[in-house]
Amino acid sequence: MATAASTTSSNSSLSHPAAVERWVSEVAALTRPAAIHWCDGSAAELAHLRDLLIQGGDLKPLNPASFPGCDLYRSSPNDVARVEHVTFVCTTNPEDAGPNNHWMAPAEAHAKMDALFAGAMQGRTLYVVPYCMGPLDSPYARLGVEITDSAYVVLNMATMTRMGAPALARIGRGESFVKGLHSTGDLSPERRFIMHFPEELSIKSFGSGYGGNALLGKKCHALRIASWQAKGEGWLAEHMLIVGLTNPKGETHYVAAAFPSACGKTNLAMLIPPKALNGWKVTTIGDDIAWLHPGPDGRLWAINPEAGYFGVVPGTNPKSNRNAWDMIRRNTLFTNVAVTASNEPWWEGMSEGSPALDWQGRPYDPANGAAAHPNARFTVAATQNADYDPKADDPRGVPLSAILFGGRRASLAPLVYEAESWAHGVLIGASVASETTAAATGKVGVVRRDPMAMKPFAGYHFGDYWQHWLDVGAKLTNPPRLFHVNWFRQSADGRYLWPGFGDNLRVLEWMLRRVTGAAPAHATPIGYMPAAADLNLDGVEVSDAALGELLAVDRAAWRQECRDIEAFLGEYGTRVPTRLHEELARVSARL
Ligand code: OXD
Ligand code: MN
Repeated sequence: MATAASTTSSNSSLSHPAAVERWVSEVAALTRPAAIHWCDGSAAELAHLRDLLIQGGDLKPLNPASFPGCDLYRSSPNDVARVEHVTFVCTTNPEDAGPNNHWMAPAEAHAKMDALFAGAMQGRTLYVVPYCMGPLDSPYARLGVEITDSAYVVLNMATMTRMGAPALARIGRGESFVKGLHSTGDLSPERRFIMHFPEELSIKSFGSGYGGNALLGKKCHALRIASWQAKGEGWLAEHMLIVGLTNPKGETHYVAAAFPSACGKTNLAMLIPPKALNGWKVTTIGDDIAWLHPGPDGRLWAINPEAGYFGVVPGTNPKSNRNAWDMIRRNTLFTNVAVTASNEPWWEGMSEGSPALDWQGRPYDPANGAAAHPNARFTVAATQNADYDPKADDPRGVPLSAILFGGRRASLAPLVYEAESWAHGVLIGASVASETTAAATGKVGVVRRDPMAMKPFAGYHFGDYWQHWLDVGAKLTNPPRLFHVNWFRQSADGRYLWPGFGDNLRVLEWMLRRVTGAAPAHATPIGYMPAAADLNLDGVEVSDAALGELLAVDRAAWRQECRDIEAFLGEYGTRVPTRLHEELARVSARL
């Protein structure tokens, strides 16, 4: 019974906003927890929750000498990624969710979820987790409250958001908040659903403890619900990193980039310049989500709503991402990595050590597959990044000079091309295709369209979403330039043609010279492109033949691509802006 639940909190004397109190009572009456804990986000509270998880055997402290403050969490083996097939957007009109989402009628979805939540927290503690997405003093930040029965989720939310008393105080001053209800349930995949109710600003998630399904501030709120809110309010909620690039003259430009999950957003956000570009400095604003607002100056301004990184661990090494490598050696929560005999975390691509136990805690045996799960994750505070940009906490955000779209494509898409106009760039973003990765359950390596890297995250019909992109662009007198990049181009025998990682700065450098009007480019049917001589290739190991492939447009293959894009847009029917069809017709005609 709700009345039997005791309220345990280090700050239970703090006043709770009536709207939150009412909702917590309703949820407690349904879920019947043994106790209720209002989270204040204090260090003492987090230490207590960590101890609780360690005592219960859910968290394993890692070697305290080499990985101080680091813990390992092993999830249920069937709960390791986002589950797009059971993720729903529940709008009154099914059309509003669009063919890009699974849809369920709100009343049916509530009934289904409430049946699952009934009594689900018996014997457990119900945590009330107030959080703020974005700097606490930012007018662009948005509030939320997640109710969860998982202390692991609370610890993650404390790192990934501004969690606790200050967020609750903002709600107390009358601001609206997103209601997110979460229970791990019995982790049965048959009883796992992630439901979004954008019209009610609410989320119900049951049966998973995995980040993208359970840390409701992240994909559920900051992308699916926020994209819906953003459409109504004239801004954009996007699956983008934000990075600061300072040239040797000391001029800083900010760039955002949309790549699908596990396609290198974190690495690009933390890029280390190659020797030939030694005078450059790269600083991180965010690695996964960007909220973009047209500013009074006609530019597009960006904030990172998150406060931490929930990054893919495998492949992280000093060459791929020096800053991530350094920052995850302390105060980091690892999920589903392997461990060495000396109780240090281990993962594929680590370049040192060897695994003793795999991600499931079994003695490592290559016959069982990878030692670390391919979607193993680190959760770490953004401030631990040595190159955290000081403007990351600026309430106004940062102005964008360029936006990149891209995917993981072995063929076709060149290294880089630039849109001719905002509308052409929206078409380029809408046609992004990429090979699927382990970040979501399902087959890996299948090419699918992932417009603006938002296929799993746009909370409404893609046709309306593309129109909204065009509308936002129309408000910008000084818009960022739009580009497409592909770091993953392969030769016929399967070798990567471009070194990637730090060397990607060579491409960014050309883009920024385009922004300031200093770089040459030639017009191609798909957009403006550099010649090899226009890129700084000093010290890079790429053959002339590889460069030829990377910077070529295969007209026959692109004609087929245009037909595929036409068919893809056709799937979205009459809500697709005519302007996109016109842009595509122009590209096709040129080909
Ligand atoms: C993520 C994802 O976790 O995109 O960021 O899946
Ligand atoms: Mn992501």
